[in-house]
Amino acid sequence: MPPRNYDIPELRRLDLAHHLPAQANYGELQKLGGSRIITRAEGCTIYDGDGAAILDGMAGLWCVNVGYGRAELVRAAAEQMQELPFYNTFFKTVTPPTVMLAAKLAEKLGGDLQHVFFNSSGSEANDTVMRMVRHYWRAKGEPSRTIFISRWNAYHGSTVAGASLGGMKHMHNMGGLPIPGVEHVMQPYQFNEGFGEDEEAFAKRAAQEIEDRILHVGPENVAAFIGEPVQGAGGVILPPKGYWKRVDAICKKYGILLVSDEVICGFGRLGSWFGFQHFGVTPDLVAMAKGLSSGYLPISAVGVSHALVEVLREKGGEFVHGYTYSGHPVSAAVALANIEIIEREGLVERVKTEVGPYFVEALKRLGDDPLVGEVRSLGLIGAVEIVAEKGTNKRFTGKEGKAGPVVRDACIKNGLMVRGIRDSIVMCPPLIITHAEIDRMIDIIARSLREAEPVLRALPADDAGGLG
Ligand code: PXG
Repeated sequence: MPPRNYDIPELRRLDLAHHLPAQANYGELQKLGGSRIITRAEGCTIYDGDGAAILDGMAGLWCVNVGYGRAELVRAAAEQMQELPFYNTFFKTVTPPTVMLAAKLAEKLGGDLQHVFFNSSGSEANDTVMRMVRHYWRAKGEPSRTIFISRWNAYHGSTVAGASLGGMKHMHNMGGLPIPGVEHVMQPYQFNEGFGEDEEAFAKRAAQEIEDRILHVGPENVAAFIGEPVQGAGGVILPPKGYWKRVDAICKKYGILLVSDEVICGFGRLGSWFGFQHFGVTPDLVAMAKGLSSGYLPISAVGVSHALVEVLREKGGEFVHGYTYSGHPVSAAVALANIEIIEREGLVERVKTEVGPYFVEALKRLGDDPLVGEVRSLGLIGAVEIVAEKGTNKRFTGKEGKAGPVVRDACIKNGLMVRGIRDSIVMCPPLIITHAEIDRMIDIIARSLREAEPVLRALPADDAGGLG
């Protein structure tokens, strides 16, 4: 199909006049003259309406794991749409792709995680987690277990439950959040919160805070601990060695459910099907989205342990929860075809043994830049920390949180899409990215850091620019 011709100035005008985009400062956007219009994509490259080709270092929004332009996924959607575009799962009905996807996910999750509940987004998956976990404890005869423990700077979505479980203070500050029953503890962000500390000691301290909080609120009141194996939107926070094993042990010690939010880490991102498998822990529930369909259609899922489902079956009665699009047949068909691609092309193994290690080495080339405080990565997710003083974790005084967006803007101008998160830039490219594309990514970041430095130094310390 030849690229369509759009009237870009007109689209931009209509966008500003009528569309309210996600997570935006509407006043600022108006002043900037609107959004970049992305018109098409192929492989790891997106194209905008002004003709720029941009290497997509973010896989869309942490999701296009198999890359753009997969005709197989288009076919899977079209065929399913033709045969049965929709049917619900509310009233003892189900569709074939939904069942097949549930079975496929049970196989990939392994162990006791043999059941799956479907939703359309990661946020909805975490809403399901919250409702199902509380329903479970009531059914089990321990109704006081309602509290969720989460981490500051975690991201679990944007719905009321998702944003409450998340630890983004700026989201809470919009009003009314978190809802009661969510406790936040420190994140295992060693570069910021344990700089220079022994890694093992830091892991112990970060995990201990969870146990201390459990004891503070009373183990009999705690329902679950939820965490991303690697915090994504928080800035690609790689936990210190031993952290997850400790967290797992603490949960088991107090009989607390462990929820792994795999919305970003799932489907090969860390070089394993799921992040919990990489860290060697056994969650009771697993939230998935994004890479489940590589973003081609909205779909999310919650993997649930058999032990939990047995209680629901015996004592739960009706689980009064679900969404119109739970188990949507077209989304499920696309997710199945997406998983088939990941399997057939060996993408999980590729990340683990081939392109992940290449990414680690490539990132090291940025290590000598005077602005770079740390580079870190696991599989195909990575971050570059930007500092004002080499060898420290000191940020630009009075401009904290601004460095990431400045470097990101330079990267985009130079043809690479990354996310700027406070004083870091993060990357999460499609799993099919080539070595040549990784090299290009690193070259663009290196050049952009050099271009950004004078801009950053010239930025007034009290500048009230956006953090996005
Ligand atoms: N959990 C995790 C770990 C996520 O990363 C969600 C849940 C929510 O998924 P939905 O599909 O409801 O968006 C996410 C989503 C960012 C950014 O700022 C990250 C996400 C979404 C939007 C922006 O990098 N992650």
